[in-house]
Amino acid sequence: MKLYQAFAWALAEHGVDVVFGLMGDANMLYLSAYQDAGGRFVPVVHEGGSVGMADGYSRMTGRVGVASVTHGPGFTNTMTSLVEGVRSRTPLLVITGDAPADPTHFQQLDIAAVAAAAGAGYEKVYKPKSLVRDLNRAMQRAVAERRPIVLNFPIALMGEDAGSQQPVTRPAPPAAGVASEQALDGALGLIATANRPVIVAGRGAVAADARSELVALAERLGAPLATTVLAKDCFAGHPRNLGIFGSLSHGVAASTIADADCVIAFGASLNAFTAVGGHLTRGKKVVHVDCDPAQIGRFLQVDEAVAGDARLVAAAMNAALDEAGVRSSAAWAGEVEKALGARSPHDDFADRTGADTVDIRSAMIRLDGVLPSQRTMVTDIGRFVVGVWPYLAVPGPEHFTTMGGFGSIGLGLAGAIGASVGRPDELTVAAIGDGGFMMNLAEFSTAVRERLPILVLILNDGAYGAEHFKLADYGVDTGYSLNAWPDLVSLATSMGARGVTVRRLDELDQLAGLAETILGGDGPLLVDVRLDPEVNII
Ligand SMILES: Cc1ncc(C[n+]2csc(CCOP(=O)(O)OP(=O)(O)O)c2C)c(N)n1
Ligand SMILES: [Mg+2]
Repeated sequence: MKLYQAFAWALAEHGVDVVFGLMGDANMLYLSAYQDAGGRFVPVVHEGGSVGMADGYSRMTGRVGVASVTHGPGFTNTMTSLVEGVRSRTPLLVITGDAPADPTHFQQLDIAAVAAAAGAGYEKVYKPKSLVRDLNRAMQRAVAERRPIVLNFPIALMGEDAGSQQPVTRPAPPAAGVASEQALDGALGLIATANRPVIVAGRGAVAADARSELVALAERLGAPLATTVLAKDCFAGHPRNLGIFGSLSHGVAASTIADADCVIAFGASLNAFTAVGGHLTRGKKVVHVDCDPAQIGRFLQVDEAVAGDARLVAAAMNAALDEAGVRSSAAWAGEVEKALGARSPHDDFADRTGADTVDIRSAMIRLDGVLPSQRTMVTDIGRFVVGVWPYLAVPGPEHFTTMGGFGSIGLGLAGAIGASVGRPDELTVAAIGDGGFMMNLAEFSTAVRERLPILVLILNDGAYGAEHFKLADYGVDTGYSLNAWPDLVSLATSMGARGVTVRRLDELDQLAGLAETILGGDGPLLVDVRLDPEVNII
């Protein structure tokens, strides 16, 4: 067996059932062998898309996402997506390889240096007989370090004889950390004396499957429950669900948070978006629980640090509070429930729907009731997210992500394609601004070729909206942020998909039937939602 065949076999043995990538000299042989052996290869249009798709796939499946690109430019094309994977702590295997061993080869590149610049890990196949051992190590590191690992499989080795190899060993998940007694005692002392505690769950709490323990803790304390954006809708349906904690909190949540005297955060970094630069936690006691001690107090000073797995820590707190007979703050709980019970999502804004444009918030509230409730949502970033994240729900945080860890626009479509490949039976909603969509428009054709059930929702203000309102603040002509794009529905149609333009709220209702068509195997649908760039909702 040749080494490229052994590599294809080893990927399959690792349980890799899909590889996202683009062929070139460095990968075409093993990618062909991988497909011959029944593996699924999703060919992308640009290598950046391959890493973004592997990332979206990993976020929705919890598995290592795998991307394969050729040497030199194939790898440098992944750079922005690679940094996104690093910042979002996604376990990825990104396979590339040294160009032929010739110093004058024009695609020579220092792969290790590029990987290091991105913050990704680096591994290499050093010699033919270490192939599987090197692959095992790369996969294990991706899981243990929760980041992309770049694997350099030099093209010079491809045709070598594989000989006998070590067996494939699948990565073991990291053990859940138990907090120290001392840290727990400190936190419990604070929690037991709080009068108006709030519980905040972040992505770490979701990853640790801590939801039911956190709800139990909220029962014991009479505490309201909130989440970061990444743990969106973790507590949907709970009578004290505040929704998002942070700059995107609704009115009742914001006043509840202002009244709180203690914030108990689980697996949430308390970054600038969540704690609003420390503004939301000022004057309150803060208990910070995170499995990674390096994340605790990274963005703001906290009173009690508890390093440990969110579920295990919450369970230990529940047991200790039971034993100590700590009573819940019933009055606080009652007040919060009453305020939340009387609230409507329409309370927080005055609708600004125009003659031929919709208010994004009203549109999302309407769409919420139109689309099948079992759905996954992946978003790009831009001004539009302020109108999407709080108003369009998902069944739980496992059904949501945003490709915004590095603050790059344009990655949302690839993330949604990867998510949809990982979850083919569910509608995936890709919410993207017009600028972010145009940046990586070509990848829409990948969704068409793969016939993926994606509703690509373009929040189209014909502008770089995030810049539009900043220019206005500077007193500069906002016209400089406007873009005369081609007609998006015509673009979708030319790529073999369907598209509809929405200029009025009632035009959203047709999406109920169209969503069914998409789920029936019709491929993606582009929905061009027209917004007025002058309506600034930030
Ligand atoms: C790769 C990259 N280029 C530029 C920016 C700067 N930027 C931030 S938001 C934004 C506007 C994006 O426009 P659009 O996708 O239409 O979303 P909107 O803000 O209009 O809702 C831009 C250009 C960025 N974040 N990332
Ligand atoms: Mg825009």
